[in-house]
Amino acid sequence: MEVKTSLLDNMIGVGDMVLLEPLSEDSFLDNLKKRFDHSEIYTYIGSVVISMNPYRSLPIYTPEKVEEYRNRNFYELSPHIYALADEAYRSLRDQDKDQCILITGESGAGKTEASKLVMSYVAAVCGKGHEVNKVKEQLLQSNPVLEAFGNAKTVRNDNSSRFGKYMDIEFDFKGDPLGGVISNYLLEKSRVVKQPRGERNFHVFYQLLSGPHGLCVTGKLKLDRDFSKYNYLSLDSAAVNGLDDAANFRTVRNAMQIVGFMEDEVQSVLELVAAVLKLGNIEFKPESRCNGTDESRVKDKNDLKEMCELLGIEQSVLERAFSYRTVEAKMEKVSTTLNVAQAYYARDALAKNLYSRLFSWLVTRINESIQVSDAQTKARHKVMGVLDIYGFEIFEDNSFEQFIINYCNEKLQQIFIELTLREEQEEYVREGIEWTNIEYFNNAIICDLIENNQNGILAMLDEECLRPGTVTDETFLDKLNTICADHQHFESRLNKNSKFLNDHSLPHNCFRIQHYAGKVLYRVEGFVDKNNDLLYRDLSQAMYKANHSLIKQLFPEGNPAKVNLKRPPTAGFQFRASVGTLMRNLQTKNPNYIRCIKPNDKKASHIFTDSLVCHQVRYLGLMENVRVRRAGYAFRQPYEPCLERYKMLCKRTWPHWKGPARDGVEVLMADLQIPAEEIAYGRSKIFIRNPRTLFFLEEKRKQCLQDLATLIQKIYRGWK
Ligand code: AD9
Ligand code: MG
Repeated sequence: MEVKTSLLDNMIGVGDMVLLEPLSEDSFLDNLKKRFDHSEIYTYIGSVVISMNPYRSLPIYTPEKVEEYRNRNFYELSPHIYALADEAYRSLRDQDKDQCILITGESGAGKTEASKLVMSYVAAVCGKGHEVNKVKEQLLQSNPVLEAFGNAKTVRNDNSSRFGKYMDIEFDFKGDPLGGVISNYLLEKSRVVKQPRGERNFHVFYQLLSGPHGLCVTGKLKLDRDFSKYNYLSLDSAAVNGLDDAANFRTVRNAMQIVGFMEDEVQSVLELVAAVLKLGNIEFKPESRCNGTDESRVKDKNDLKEMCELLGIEQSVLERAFSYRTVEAKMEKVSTTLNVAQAYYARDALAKNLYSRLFSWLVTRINESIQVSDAQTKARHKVMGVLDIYGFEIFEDNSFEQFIINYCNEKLQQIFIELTLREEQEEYVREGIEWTNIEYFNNAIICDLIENNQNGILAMLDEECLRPGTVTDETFLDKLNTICADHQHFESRLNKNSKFLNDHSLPHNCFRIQHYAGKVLYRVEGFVDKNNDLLYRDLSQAMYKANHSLIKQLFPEGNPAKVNLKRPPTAGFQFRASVGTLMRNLQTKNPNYIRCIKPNDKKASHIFTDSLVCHQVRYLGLMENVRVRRAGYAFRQPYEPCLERYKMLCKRTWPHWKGPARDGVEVLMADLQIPAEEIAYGRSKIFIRNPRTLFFLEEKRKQCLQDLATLIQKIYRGWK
C-alpha cells in the first residue's frame, strides 16, 4: 500500500516524525537529512507539515500531483504541502470550519513559496466558471504586484519579503472563492534609503529602470537606466543572477492590469517610484549665516525640479521645506532652520514615508478589487487565512525592526502553544482520556515583558516618545533598566544591581531578551526615532499641496485644515494593535501549520548543514511538538464517521449497525483484533495511538472494496 512505502520506508526515512524510533534530536535531524537527500522535502509531525527548502525546482507541483492529492486523506499519500491544503480546503467546504494556514520559518526558508503553493492548490481544486476564474486570477495575481513593491534581494534570500502578509480568502457555501482581504504588516521602509552591503532596494526600482524606453527614459519619468546614477540604489549588487528585472516588470504590469488597476493609476504609481529615486539624488550644502550657524541649501536643483514636475509640487515649497522647519509652540508658529544633516534626515524621512504609504495604498487598492460584495458578505461564507510573516531574526546588529519582528514571532509561538499543545491536552481531558501532563515552556511571560500595557517595553517606549523634554535612546534604556531589571527574560548591564554587570558580551547601549528561540541583543540606537516615525509638517503639507491626486491622498495630515490633529500613533503602538487583531482573527479559525526550514546558508541545493537545521528545529519547537503528539494519540475521529468508513470490515457491523456508534466501533475494533493499548474510547471520538493502526484499517478497507468490485464484475458478467 502506498501509505506504507511513503511514510515508513527506511531508505527515505519516516514520513511522520511521530513514528520515529527512538526519538531524539539526532534521530530527528537524521530523518530530515535522509529525506532531504532523497528529494523528500516534506515530513509530518501529525498534521503539521515540515517543509525543507530544496533550492531547485522539483517535479512535485504538476497538475497530476494536484489530482493525486485531491480528496485524499492526509495519511494516504506521501507527505506533501498539497495534503495539508486539501485537508484545510475540504474541512472548510464540507464541515464549515474556517481555516488558517500559518507559515513560519526564518528568512529564505520557503514561506512565501509555500503560501503560493497553498493558494494555487486551492485555486486548482475549487469551483470553475468564468466569474470564479476571474476571482481566482485576481487573488493569485496580487502576489507579483506585492512582491515587486515589498520584496528585495537580501543576503539571505534573493526574493525576501520585507513585509508581513496575511490574506483571508473568502468562499461561498459551495466552496467557490468570492474574493479576499489582505493585511500587511510593517514594511521595512528603511531599505528605501539604505541597504545593507550585498543587498538591493525593493525590486520595483530596478524593474522600472529596466522597463520600456518610451516609458522610463523618454517619457514623463525621465529616468536614467544606469542604476549607479541613483543614490538610493546600492552599487554593489544591482544585478542579481537569475533575476530578470525587465521580464519581471512586464509580469508586474500585467498582474496590475488583471487585479484591476486603471492605466492612469499604474502611471501614478510609477511616477511616485520615479520621484523617490529623484528625491534620493537631491543633495545639500551648508550656507553660513551671520549668527555663525549653517543653514542647508539644495546643491543642484535639477533633481528637485524633475521630482517636483513629476508630482505637481511647487518647487519653492519643497525647497523651503528642506531648509526650514515650522514648529508650533503655544499656538505660535516658529520657523527654525535645518542644517545639512537635518535636511538629509528630512529627505530620507520623506522618501520612506512616500514609499511605505504607496505600499499601503497598493494593498488598499488591491483589496478594493478583490473584496467580497456587501450582498455576498451577508450571505453565509467561509474563510481561509494564509499567513506569511517574517520569521524570528537574530542578526549581529539587531534594532527596532528585529525587536518588532521577534515580538510578532513570540505571539505566533504563543498561538502555536495554545492551539496545538494546550488544545491537544485539553481535548484528552474533555474526552475523559487518561493523560500524563507534558511540561512545555509557555512564552506568555515574554509576550508580557514586551506588550504589557503598564510596564511592557513597547508601552515604555511610547511613554518616552510622548514625554516632553529631552528624550533619547539612552533615556529610554534607563527607563527599561529601572522597570524591567528584575524580569527573568530581560538582561542589561546598566542597572547597578544587575547580575550582568560583568558580562562584556552585553554592551552598555544594548539590552538583551531571552526569547523562546534564543537570546537576542538589541542596540537601542534609533528605537525612539523609529517608533516616533515623524515627518516634519512642512513636508507633509508640501505633499498635500501637490497637484497629483495619489500623493495628495497619501498625506492627509498635510491638509492645513487639520493641523491641530492629535499626534499619529507610534509605529510600535500600531504594530501591537495590528498583531492583536491578527491573533484574535487566527484564534477563531482552525490552524494548519507549515514549518519551513532552510537547509543551508548558501541558497544551494543538495547541501544540508546540520548545525543550521538543528538551530531551526530547536526554535520552531519541533521536538516539543513531536513529544506531545507521541505522548498522546496520533489520530482521532468521531464515532459516526469512523463506523461509517470501516463497518464493511466486520460482519456484525455490516451493512447496518443498530445501536450507538461507539458500541459499533468497539465491536469493529475487537473483531479486527486491534490491541487494546492502541486505542482509547473518548466521549465522542475514538483515539488511535499509532498511525500504523490507521494504515492497517485503510489497507483492509481498500482490499475489501477491491474484492467487492471484483465480485460485482463477476455477477455482472454472469448476467450477460
Ligand atoms: V523571507 O522571510 O520572505 O526572506 P521566505 O519567504 O521564507 O523568506 P521564499 O519562499 O522566498 O523564502 O524562498 C526563498 C527561495 O527558495 C525561493 O525564491 C526559491 O528559489 C526557493 N524555494 C523555496 N521553496 C521552494 C520550493 N518548494 N521549491 C523550489 C523553493 N524552490
Ligand atoms: Mg517571503
